Amino acid sequence: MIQISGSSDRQIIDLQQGDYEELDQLNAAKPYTKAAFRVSKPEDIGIGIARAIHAAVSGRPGGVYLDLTAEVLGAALDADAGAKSLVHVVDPTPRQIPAPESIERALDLLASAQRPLIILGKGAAYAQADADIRSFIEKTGIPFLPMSMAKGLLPDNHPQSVAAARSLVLAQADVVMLIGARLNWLLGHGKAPQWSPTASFIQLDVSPTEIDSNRPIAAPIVGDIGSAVSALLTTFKPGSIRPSAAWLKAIADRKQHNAESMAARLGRNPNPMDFYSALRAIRDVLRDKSDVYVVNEGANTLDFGRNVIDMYEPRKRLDSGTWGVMGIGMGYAIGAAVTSGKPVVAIEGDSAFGFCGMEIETICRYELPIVTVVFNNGGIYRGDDINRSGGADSSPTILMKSARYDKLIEAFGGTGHHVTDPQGLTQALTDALASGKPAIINCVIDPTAGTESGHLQSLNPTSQIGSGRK
Ligand code: TPW
Ligand code: MG
Repeated sequence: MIQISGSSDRQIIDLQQGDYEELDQLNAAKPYTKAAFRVSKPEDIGIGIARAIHAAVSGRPGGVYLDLTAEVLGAALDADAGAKSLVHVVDPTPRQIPAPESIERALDLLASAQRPLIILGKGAAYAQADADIRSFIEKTGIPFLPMSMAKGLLPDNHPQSVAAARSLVLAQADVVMLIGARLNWLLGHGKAPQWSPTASFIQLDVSPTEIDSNRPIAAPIVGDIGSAVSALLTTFKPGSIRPSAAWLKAIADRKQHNAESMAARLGRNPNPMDFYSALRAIRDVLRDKSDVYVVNEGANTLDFGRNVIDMYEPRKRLDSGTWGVMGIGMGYAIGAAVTSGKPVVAIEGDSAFGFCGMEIETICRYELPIVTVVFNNGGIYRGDDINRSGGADSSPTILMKSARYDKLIEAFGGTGHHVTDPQGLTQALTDALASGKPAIINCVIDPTAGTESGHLQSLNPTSQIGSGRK
């Protein structure tokens, strides 16, 4: 993403003489972007845009800021030089072929494995090398685990998916191949006890500095994922890599066991609805609509949503991602709808929705086919928390349970639905998708159903305010 902005008069900003909208935007943007540039001369607008595009899409993609001074803005509008200059940006991402010996080393390591595992990150999805990645996984028979935005790269119901046996495979794999996935907090930094301390890692990444970032990588493959997987496929000798029968059996047993517990949780029909019964309804509506994009943010809403809603096509799930950021939902939904023309279902925690909910106006103004389902559990994590510091105010994590998010969209001409049971949710979602028009479903969830931080409870500190009281 390239954010382009005009800046106030540089001479006034640099002397801090106080200008209208004075802000040193370039320097403000620098620490948070992959690159930030300023164009100060009208004739440089083309080169400025070219640099921004190359920075954004080459290597690991990232956000870029481009600052245009007042002089450039005025001139560029006349000359249309920026648009003309784009002609020069033909192929911004040349292939980065990995070293052949790194391919051999990785294949040798995989051949030595008893309990191999492949982790697919969103880098693997971005690479758009879907057929080769699937082919490598199927030809080697290695179990794979998709990170949340790699869901659908291979369909979630693929027999080699081990999403339902996640903790077992992380703890017991002896050789792990990371494809476009970082060993960050989402993967416990690759460390014990989540992982075996003796496991060996292979890492396919476009960025050389990613290697050894959290744990030594025995076999790095640095290059673009498409070229790397293609090289693996050509060099691989059929039959040379064989996950042990015991490994596949242990995984199958755990998957079966976990699938049964999941089915039991999804089968319940509590009143009020919990996350599972609401997500079951959404899952069933979406099951035969693989063209629909799924956007998902929140804490419980995100963690349960990721596990319950299966994806069947690549790059169709957009969520809080690497940094667990709230407020991305409506922007992602708008981006997905505009660029694809396809319908979007945004499954939003009520707190998450609050970070960006006003974008509902944009959605209505452009009549985008976006259905926003707000999981209204009356708060951040839960709606029944108490104020541990005393006083009459409610807990700071409480939001209004009685809020009618459905009414919000009616103010802009969209359709609101208010649902309190799975049948109502099924009907509302089906109708909203069929209409192809903007809608919000206010989905009432049991305020006691969630847990603090969703699935991330291990990161929660013990409350210091609460202890010592009572
Ligand atoms: C930009 C901290 C993590 S999750 C969350 C917050 C505020 C909201 C969870 O409540 P929600 O979901 O959405 O109602 P649920 O289903 O559990 O009730 N600011 C930013 N990013 C983050 N991650 C936070 C705050 C946070
Ligand atoms: Mg909530």
